Amino acid sequence: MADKRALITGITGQDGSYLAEHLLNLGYEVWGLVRRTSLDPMMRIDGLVHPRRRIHIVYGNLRDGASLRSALEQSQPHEIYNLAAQSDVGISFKCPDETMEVNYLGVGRLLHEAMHVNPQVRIYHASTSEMFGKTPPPQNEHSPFAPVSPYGEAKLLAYEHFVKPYRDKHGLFICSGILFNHESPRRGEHFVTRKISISLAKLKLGLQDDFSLGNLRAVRDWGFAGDYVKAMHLMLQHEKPDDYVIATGTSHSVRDFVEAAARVLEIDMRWSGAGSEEVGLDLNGKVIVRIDREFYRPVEVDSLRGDADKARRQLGWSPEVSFAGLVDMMVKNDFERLARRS
Ligand code: NAP
Ligand code: G4F
Repeated sequence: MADKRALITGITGQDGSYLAEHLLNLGYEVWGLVRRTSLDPMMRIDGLVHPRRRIHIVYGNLRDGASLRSALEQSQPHEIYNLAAQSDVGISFKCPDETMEVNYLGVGRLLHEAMHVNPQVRIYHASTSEMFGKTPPPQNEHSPFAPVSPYGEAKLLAYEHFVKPYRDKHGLFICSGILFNHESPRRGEHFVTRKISISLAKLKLGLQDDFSLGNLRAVRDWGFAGDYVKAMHLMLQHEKPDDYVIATGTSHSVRDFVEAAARVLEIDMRWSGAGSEEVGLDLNGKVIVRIDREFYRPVEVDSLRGDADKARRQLGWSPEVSFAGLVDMMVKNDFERLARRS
């Protein structure tokens, strides 16, 4: 019997899968909250997490308080990692109600039930660098929040209306991880990095002619998800609950990511034109990247670069995978996977 039990919401997502592996390696008994979908959740989890390792599954949904109460009573966790969210910023403009329901009100439901079942439980809450919005980089724990998307707004409301009051007024041990973008070969396929790694791998294999992107100028601080889940765990081992920025401190544009991914696959490319007429061309002048307004956001977060000095000093955390290492890992993984299938 393991000494520590953890409940992870969002265990079928990118971070949930890496975190489950990390906690299992540390000897935790891991429980995962999954919502009912048309696909068997065990199929989704087995694809991501070492299948021989046992994860206890409880059904539940952040939209349903009773299901959260029952999941908490069943799993009796010492630590809760709340990763479940509608996590797609672009989609949050199209589905603001769903985004608010899960990312804002869902957090209130979970904390209310957690407080009731065990006020001593330690909780990690997934905040986000998207909350900084238009605040110029570098962003740290003292930078003002200025979200510009329903996603960023919902996450900020959850932090201000639930995370902080439950910590400051009710004494709940809850940490807010302000994580900057983190990616991996398990990243959802609609996020820009994975979209680029899959599209260029297909192009190299002759499975696709070209692909379209939105704003090439957007700048992000991209790290590796496997490094970032270690910070989540470290936060809950600290003597007091707090807020932490988790980031690499380096940033690149979407254009840089395309160029770096193309280099991994030895695709020589150049850009031509401007604005929505800009295209990426291969050496023969064939168009391989187009711009499509469909992938622009109504309002954009222009530039994110985090300063994780506090996490380095207080938690001893620092990232291990560089930007080049991350691009290499993602592109090679997609290329090899698709090559096996074709
Ligand atoms: P992800 O891959 O999109 O995973 C989201 C997870 O939430 C999935 O397991 C999903 O389950 C679950 N979920 C969605 N709605 C739910 C609901 N109503 N009830 C229960 N579960 C629900 O996201 P991620 O990249 O792992 O991110 C994890 C968390 O960190 C999210 O809260 C995200 O907002 C935050 N974050 C991510 C980043 C990043 O760069 N990755 C940066 C900052 C913050 P299904 O499988 O059923 O869809
Ligand atoms: O990969 P993205 O969709 O990630 P975004 O919007 O930064 O959000 C991610 O990181 C947040 C942390 O800051 C998380 F909280 C959130 O859950 C999520 O994990 O887009 C990155 C950038 C944006 O500026 C977007 O406009 O890439 C730009 N972009 C350009 N073309 C595109 C595309 N984004 C997507 N998804 N698809 C495109 O074709």
